[in-house]
Amino acid sequence: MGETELIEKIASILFKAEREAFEVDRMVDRYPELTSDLAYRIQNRVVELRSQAENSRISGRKLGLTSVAKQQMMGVDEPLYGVLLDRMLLPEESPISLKAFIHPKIEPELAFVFKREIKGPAASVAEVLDATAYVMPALEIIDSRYRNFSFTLLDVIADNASSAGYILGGPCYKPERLDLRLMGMVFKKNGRILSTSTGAAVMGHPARAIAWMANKLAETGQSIRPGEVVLSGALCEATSIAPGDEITVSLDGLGKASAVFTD
Ligand code: 0L1
Ligand code: MG
Repeated sequence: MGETELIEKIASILFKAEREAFEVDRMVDRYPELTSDLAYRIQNRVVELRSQAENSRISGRKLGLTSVAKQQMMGVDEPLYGVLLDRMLLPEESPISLKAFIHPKIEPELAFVFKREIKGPAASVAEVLDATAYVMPALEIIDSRYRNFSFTLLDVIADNASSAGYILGGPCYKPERLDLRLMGMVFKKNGRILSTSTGAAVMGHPARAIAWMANKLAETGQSIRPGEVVLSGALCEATSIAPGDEITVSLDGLGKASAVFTD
């Protein structure tokens, strides 16, 4: 099979799985010719199909596998990125229906919004902080289209890094007076603490993850654009969600983001 045909084939399987909320088997077993470059091209095509179908636009990007623990679990030594669409932004104020998801999980994140473009290949933590308009607490819903969340790095890149939804909290702060490494985090489900962590759980500094992504994007002539939202990568492990659950992340010195789920 030629590259174009392969991209189209896998992208349409993943797009349909997401639209109709069903699980599929991982792709690497059926298509051993997959490479990282092809997987990111499939991701682009999946995003294109979804944005056409929903009439949605790219609102930003997200990082995943930013913690050493998650990288070791997957046997990789670098993170991955995916694309956020504006239709993935979900409300804090009203219950979120779980009908459209397959087996959703939720995780606490730090969201960055940029006032300037960040272009690799030599983006640094300092440049990311300087280009940041503000940061805010966020939650990300991940919903792998693969059976039992079982995949390799190439599979999950093609599946747009399991992206499914995001919730932005507040307030918004400029990052100047915050130490994002030492910023404490409390993640709660139904009032019970699930995990505590600090910003340093994300590659030593959340802005380091963003710099990594800017440098990776430069390999294909892309950049982080002004106005885009970027989710840094989770500060701890994701938890599964069910109707009735109320999830909150509190970030020290920043504020909180919360979400309530219904069937
Ligand atoms: O946002 C994330 O960290 C998810 C990355 C993909 C891996 C997963 O679905 O657990
Ligand atoms: Mg995430």
